Amino acid sequence: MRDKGLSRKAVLAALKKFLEQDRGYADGKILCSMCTSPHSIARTAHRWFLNPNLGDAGLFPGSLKLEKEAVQRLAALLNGENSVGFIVSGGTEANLLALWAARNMACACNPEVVLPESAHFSFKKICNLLGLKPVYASLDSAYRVKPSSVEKCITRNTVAIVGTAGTTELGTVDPIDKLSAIAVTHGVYLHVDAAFGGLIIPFLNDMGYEAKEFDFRLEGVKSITVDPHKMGMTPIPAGGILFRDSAVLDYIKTETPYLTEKWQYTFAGTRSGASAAAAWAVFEHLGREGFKKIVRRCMRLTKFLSSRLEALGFTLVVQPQLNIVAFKAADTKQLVEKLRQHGWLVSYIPRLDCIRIVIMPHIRKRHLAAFLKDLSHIAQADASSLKP
Ligand code: 0PR
Repeated sequence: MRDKGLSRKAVLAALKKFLEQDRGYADGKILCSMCTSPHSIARTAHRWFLNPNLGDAGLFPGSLKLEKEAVQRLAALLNGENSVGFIVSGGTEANLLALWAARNMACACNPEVVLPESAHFSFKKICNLLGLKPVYASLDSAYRVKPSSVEKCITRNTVAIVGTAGTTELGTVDPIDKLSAIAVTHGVYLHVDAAFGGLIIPFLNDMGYEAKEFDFRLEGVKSITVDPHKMGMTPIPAGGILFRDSAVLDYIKTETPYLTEKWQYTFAGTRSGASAAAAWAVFEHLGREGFKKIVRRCMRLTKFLSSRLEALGFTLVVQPQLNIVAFKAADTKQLVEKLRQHGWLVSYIPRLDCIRIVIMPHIRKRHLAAFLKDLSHIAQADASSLKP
């Protein structure tokens, strides 16, 4: 650290230089992210609530109410009549809290968790932290977990089953109804990772898309991850964990001997009130109608992109269920690199040897038209290795 500090002006000028090195969402070239530019009301709410610490919530009762209300809004969306939960740092912490509760409830000596092969990599960290053995269930031809495989993976050591509603790589939705039935039959905890899909799927049915049930209407679902900092247009960090009811909380509580509240239930101690305030502000401002509009636009653009890719001769890995498009080329890795040289940032998924594009709210039709133009030029120039 410097002996003598710099002026505010000098510091801000230096900061700006760092900021300029970062990519922004505005030019629509980030096609690989599940985050987006926060909604303007979320930015304001975030600034207003920089002081509150939900880790010592007795000092900040207003922020605590905001967190409770934000959680209630999510619970209402996911049909959790008696749900409780928290606004946490993201999907990883939300999934961690769910499996922490499941493990502690079950008391197994050699605890195992059944995960779809498509589960997000956060579960690898969580298994490592919690001493859980991951047991992977296989997928069907549409990249959804096979219920029969899940059932075969269950042993007396199984403390939880996980299903994903909106997988990270392809946006597919596991058959949560079937997993719920299996969970009930075997008396096992079912956690649904809807970190991405939780703020999309509830709006799809009204728009003519087929969206299967994945929420607390299903008896076996004990917890759901749903992240405001993904499709909720809330600044990072803002994850969400909802439990079916408060009974679970006893299994993850820690006494806080000298704080204003007696118990803490999240992994993080000090937690910003800004995340809860920003999420609350977006929910209140957009309402279901506002979310529907955004989801409808993302889904229309998804259809636009996927049909144009097919027309160009590329192969889709699956027909998109949510706002994620995955496709293959003859040499997909090389295509990723060429697109990068044109400024386009897409994900390469090694497991499926495909390109993944996430149509987040910052993506406009003109961005996709420019992308498709560059893509067809690249493919024409190097037809032999890139055309599928
Ligand atoms: N569950 C699912 C289904 C996810 O897709 C993710 C993250 C998580 C859990 C973990 O959430 P956190 O990252 O909030 O802890 N999915 C994105 C991914 O891995 C996260 C992301 C977002 C990565 C933006 C890169 C990026 O630019 O792709």
